[in-house]
Amino acid sequence: MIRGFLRETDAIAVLTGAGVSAESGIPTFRDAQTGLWARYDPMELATPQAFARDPALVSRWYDERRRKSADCEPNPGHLALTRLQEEFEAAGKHFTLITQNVDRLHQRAGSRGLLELHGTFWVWRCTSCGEEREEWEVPFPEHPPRCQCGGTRRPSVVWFGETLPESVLAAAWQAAEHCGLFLSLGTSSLVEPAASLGRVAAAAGAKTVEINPQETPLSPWVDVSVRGTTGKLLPTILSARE
Ligand code: BJW
Ligand code: ZN
Repeated sequence: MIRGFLRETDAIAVLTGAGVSAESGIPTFRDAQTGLWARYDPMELATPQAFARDPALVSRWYDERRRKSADCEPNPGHLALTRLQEEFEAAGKHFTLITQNVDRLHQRAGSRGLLELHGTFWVWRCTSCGEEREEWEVPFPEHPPRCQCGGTRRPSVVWFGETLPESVLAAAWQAAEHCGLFLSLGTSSLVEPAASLGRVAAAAGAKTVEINPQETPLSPWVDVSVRGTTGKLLPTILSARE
């Protein structure tokens, strides 16, 4: 059925979450933290309050995640999405990749023009002068890293209670409202406003598909909910079409 949806649509919107990077070896956001981080709750660390209270701790948490992600490679799920984008665009069709992931593995897999709803931990911003730049050094020599102006730098990610980049969210909303097919991949569909995109697409009449080993709050809303991993299923679904 998914192959039929893919053939019939000329506009596809894809929303990805941490599950898509799981098969690259990057733990999902809500996965139990290991080692030194086991006693911290990611839902609390990913807040402006945690950074205000203990910027060094939060900086070290992100640095550790940057280090892990630098050691990982895009998996067959990322690569299948890159191929799907190339195929759609070559045929003059619309393809929008919306990600909640901050690891940039989609870009490393060759995806282009994607919408990063929650920013990325490869860009850091000065909390004093606002200067923003890519930071590829891993690990940082000091925590938190400092700006030339003397200010403290923070990761350019969206924490709980912060607003998403307005133009990125507007573009994602527009893609969900106007697509013929919406794919929700590897996300728990718990975090708003990203979690609403699938329902927006369904309400606007799009076909909707979810791939996740677990049921999510989106599952009852979609046309097809497949229990499995994106690294295994995406290449299979896409190659079986050819
Ligand atoms: C696999 C797999 C495999 C495993 N293959 N799958 C409306 C109602 C209630 C609350 C709110 C609301 N609107 C806003 C809020 C508050 C809040 C919110 O949503 N809270 C909920 C928790 C209830 N939202 C916000 O604060 C947002 N801001 C906002 O809305 O501003 C306006 C506003 C503010 C305040 C009040 C009202 C309005 C900002 C949200 C920012 C989220 N940021 C984070 C951190 C980014 C930096 C970092 O990574 O550290 O983004 S939180 C975290 O969750 C991260 C993720 O991108 C995001 C989504 O998680 P994701 O990707 O779904 O990962 P997991 O771990 O949850 O799930 C992984 C899934 O993969 C699982 O389902 C597995 O089964 C699956 N899986 N292996 C496929 N191999
Ligand atoms: Zn500065």
